[in-house]
Amino acid sequence: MTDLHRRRARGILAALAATAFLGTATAAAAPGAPTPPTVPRPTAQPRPPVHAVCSSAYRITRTLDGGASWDMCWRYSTDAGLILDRVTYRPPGGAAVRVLTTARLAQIHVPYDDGGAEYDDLTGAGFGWGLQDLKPAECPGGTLSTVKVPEVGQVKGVCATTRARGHAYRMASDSGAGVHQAQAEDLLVYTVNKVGWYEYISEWRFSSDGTIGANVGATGSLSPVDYNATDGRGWPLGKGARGYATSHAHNVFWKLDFGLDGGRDRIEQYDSAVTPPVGDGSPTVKTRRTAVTRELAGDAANMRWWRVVSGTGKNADGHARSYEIVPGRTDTHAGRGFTQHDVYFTESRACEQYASNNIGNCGAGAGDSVDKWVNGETLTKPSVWVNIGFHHIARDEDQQPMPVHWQGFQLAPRDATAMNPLTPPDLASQNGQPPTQS
Ligand SMILES: [Cu+2]
Repeated sequence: MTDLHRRRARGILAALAATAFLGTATAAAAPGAPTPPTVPRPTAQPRPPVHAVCSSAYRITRTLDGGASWDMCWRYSTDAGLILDRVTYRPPGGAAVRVLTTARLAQIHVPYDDGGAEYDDLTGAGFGWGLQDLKPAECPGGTLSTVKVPEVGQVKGVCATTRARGHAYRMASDSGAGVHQAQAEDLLVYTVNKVGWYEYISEWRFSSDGTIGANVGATGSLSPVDYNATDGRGWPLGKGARGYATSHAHNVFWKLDFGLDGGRDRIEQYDSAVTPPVGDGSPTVKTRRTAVTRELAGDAANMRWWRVVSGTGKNADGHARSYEIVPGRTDTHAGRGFTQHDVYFTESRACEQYASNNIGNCGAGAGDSVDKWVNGETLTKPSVWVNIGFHHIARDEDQQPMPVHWQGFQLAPRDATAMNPLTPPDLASQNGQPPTQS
């Protein structure tokens, strides 16, 4: 590939993108909009309405088996693709909890191992324009929504459907007389976007227990122009050892703006240290909490995790509501500043929209990737960026078509509700330490 292809079509696509937000009336702030105020919001201020506010065409709401429901608005950007706003979870019989203000993809960065090609699929390769028309069979049991994609036309491209997940829980009763068990259901919202020869299934999964999953599945075809049998950076496909598909990475970034319970969030990091046993003893573990008060480029580590904590909302037990970031398997790519870290917490700015090749017009010297925006600011309204990488060394099975390979993460509720939100009524009293026998 040539330099021309390397970060291709950036200027033209960026210019088109500036006016390309569609969907509800609540499109992202215009590039160059003033920075949001950094003064923490007093808790006495009125909170935004919990339920999604958008016209029915842009609203997704489902009550799942067991009575939990999810509610959100969607819109579409020709760069980010599907954007979800005001994502709200209501546990069965409980009050609605605002989980996410906005959730979306923030880049798919694809560097080839030989250095010959490097794509920013969202802002440099037309991801949003590649929205695919889905047939009803591709959205089984669900609803397809139509997106008006500029220069493309009407695309039936947003699927919302439900899918069985298997056991939500199982517990044999103490008496042996019965089993408490429930089969769980998820709401799935997804699009398929074609970029070159690849097709990306971008999926959001909302479980009845309050968990959210975000996954990108890559399918379609390997790039036919990225083969090289001579440099040792590929894998032989086809007969013998003539054609080597060049290995490459898919570094997928998501951007999450929580606003748990409609307020300001705090970020916490947890690390656990294990001490080996002494003598005949057992190993012990000490867990330490670190408040992340300033912008951070975070690195995954053994026994390390982060959570987003509501500054205002508490569950019925008086515990602050939070969501834990649970990364899936990842290959962290050392090749660029923005790919070197696994999670970023930045002070929210309207212009900071894409993890690389940003098109938000942050101004001269501001940098165009998320790593540059981690510069010591105090976090009052954090944006969360998750980077999950996949180093794709092709295999014979990748043709043809290429089986979907998935990468993603979960957001797991942690004290969002006082108990398992799916607890059956006859176990509802079992909260806290059970009485012990003497
Ligand atoms: Cu690949």
